[in-house]
Amino acid sequence: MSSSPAKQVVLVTGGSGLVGQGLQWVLENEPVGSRYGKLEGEEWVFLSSKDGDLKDAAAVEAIFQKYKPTHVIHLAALVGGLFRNMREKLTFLRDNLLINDNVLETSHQHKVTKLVSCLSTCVFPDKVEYPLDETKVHLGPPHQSNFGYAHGKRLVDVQNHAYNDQFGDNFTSVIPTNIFGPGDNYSIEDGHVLPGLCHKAYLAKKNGTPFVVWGSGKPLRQFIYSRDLAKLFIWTLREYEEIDPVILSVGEDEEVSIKTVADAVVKSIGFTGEYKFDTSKSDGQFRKPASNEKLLRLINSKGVEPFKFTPFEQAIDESVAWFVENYDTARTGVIPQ
Ligand code: NAP
Ligand code: GFB
Repeated sequence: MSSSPAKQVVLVTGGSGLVGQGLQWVLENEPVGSRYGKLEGEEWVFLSSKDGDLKDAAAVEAIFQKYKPTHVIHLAALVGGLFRNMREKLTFLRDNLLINDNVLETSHQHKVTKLVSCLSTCVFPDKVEYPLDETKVHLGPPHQSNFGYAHGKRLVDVQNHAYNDQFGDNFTSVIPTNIFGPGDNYSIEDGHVLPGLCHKAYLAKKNGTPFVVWGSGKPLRQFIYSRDLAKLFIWTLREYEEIDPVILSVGEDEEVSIKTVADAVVKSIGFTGEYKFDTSKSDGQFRKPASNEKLLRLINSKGVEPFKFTPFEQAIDESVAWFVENYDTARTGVIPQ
């Protein structure tokens, strides 16, 4: 007699955000039972802040009592682009420390089998030999522009090791580079560069006004599409076996300049008007190239089809199309009149 697989409940904190929506999309679109698809006996719960404020320990406990997760993907965070990080360093530090401590401790108390938390390449030291890799997280202070958020995130790796050393908990983390995709935060003041530029190009086209890129356009970034990242999260949850973090990124040879991103967004939106740079605005960190050598070595190791990233321009076109189609309901930071 064949026994049915044990029931697994995967709780996704921050399930309504950019990365959470990417996960939902992949689970809905990959074949059931495939490497990145839903498995038999597996239930996914996607949380938003409406389910409770994760800064509040009692709210987190109530969520865990309600859903009884066996696995947790921890995405929830106070998230912002360079300019919001520069303005609100203490809030980014405190909110993220509280959210992370509550989610990790409650996962420990509830004997969660595996927890995967989400860091960011800003956790790395500002001054360190490139490329960034998983061994370099704690080798020096992060860039001053976002040290609040960076230290808050970096401590998750410290906690993961402490929970594992003292209690044997299977808590790990991933380090994605800059992410973009459908359902992003398109706020111009608070969001990241790619959704911010989409919003600016959309308004410039609609209103016949200039398109303004902040900074010099020269800094370099590695971008990962949220739907590719979602597959890598599912791989991490099911197949990655270390407590140390793993970088989830395209190759270090795939850095692009902010100007290249702006050109691609303008082309995808179909804006042909005046285009300029406001060099009074910060460039932030010039570059932070991260190696995906560990990821590719592990994910491609089992004689399976090598992992394929979506081509950058295709991913931009899909993201821009989503934004244009969903402008009225997207997170634009604009309060409807
Ligand atoms: P996002 O779109 O801003 O989503 C944030 C999510 O967290 C939302 O679901 C939000 O809920 C939830 N949340 C925020 N504060 C909360 C609170 N106090 N209590 C409960 N839920 C709360 O962010 P994202 O871009 O998907 O980021 C996901 C993860 O990736 C984060 O850990 C972030 O640090 C990391 N990351 C992001 C980037 C990037 O470029 N976006 C790059 C590297 C790493 P509501 O929807 O209800 O507000
Ligand atoms: O995505 P972004 O805000 O974050 O990109 P970071 C900032 C870069 O894009 C800077 C330029 O070089 C900006 O000068 N830029 C040009 C713009 N136009 C715009 C615009 O309209 N909006 C924005 N936001 N930037 C964040 C960190 O750094 O990256 C976070 O602050 C986090 O902590 C995140 O790690 C992934 O890559 O500079």
